[in-house]
Amino acid sequence: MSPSAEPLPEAELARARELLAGARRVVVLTGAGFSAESGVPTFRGPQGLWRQFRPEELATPEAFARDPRLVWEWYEWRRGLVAQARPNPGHEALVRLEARVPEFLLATQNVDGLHQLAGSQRMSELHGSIWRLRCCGCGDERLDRAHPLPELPPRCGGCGGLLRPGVVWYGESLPLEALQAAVEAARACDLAIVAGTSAVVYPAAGVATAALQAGRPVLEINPERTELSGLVAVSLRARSGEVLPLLVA
Ligand code: BJW
Ligand code: ZN
Repeated sequence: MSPSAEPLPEAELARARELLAGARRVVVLTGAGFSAESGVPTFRGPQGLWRQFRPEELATPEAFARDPRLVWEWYEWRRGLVAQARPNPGHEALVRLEARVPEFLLATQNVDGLHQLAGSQRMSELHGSIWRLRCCGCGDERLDRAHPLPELPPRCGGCGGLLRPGVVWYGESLPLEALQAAVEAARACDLAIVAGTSAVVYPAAGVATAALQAGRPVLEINPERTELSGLVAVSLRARSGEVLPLLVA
């Protein structure tokens, strides 16, 4: 989890409330920090996964081709962490927001499935899901929440091929339709909320820049400054699980 945030900034909070009050078309982009308060580790920052592990050894197709077992051991460990995690008040606030906004889209970079578990519906997983397994042989895909998996690396029941985690690794394409829908929604929204992401990984971060380029108001929620902070309408230096319930009350 991130270090304790400062006392909530009242002026920014008031501006954020104003933006939300009038918004009928809302797009939300979330990242790993959104699940930090559920106990799921982020990637960057002092406690991040990338401080402990090298992405090129674990989160690329080349790494998987080289050593599928090693990659799977890492995903097994993360599946175990996520299996114990519950949605936090931030996830719940987005469900309430979705219920009251006519046009709503939640695009998440998170693979943990916590938004769905909370009840979000109009959403897309830009980086896939840690619960999805995809066959490298026949392309078959299935959801499997088993933990631990009976064998590592797991194999396809149909063709016997190697199964891989259904996530998007570095150098891989994102699901095109989901990405396009998010970028288009961002261009046409009254408010884009960007929460819990360092916004450095593209093209997902392009959802935020699309809103900015179209002149749409962007509300950032992050206890730390990011490259977006100086560009957005309101940057709330706060934890999403603390501040979103106040905004959507
Ligand atoms: C809180 C909080 C609280 C804390 N409340 N906030 C140059 C070199 C190499 C590659 C590239 C390059 N330039 C561009 C690229 C491409 C690359 C990229 O963007 N790299 C950059 C990092 C440089 N992108 C890709 O490769 C993408 N694909 C692509 O471009 O395809 C086109 C293509 C196709 C074919 C050939 C070539 C190109 C794919 C990117 C896939 C990213 N995958 C990962 C792993 C997913 C699977 C898994 O989980 O195992 O996705 S990497 C990792 O980063 C994960 C995340 O979704 C993603 C984003 O991170 P996120 O969510 O922002 O987390 P953090 O940790 O960075 O930030 C957390 C934030 O939360 C912090 O700011 C905290 O302060 C904050 N926080 N607590 C609110 N309580
Ligand atoms: Zn198969």
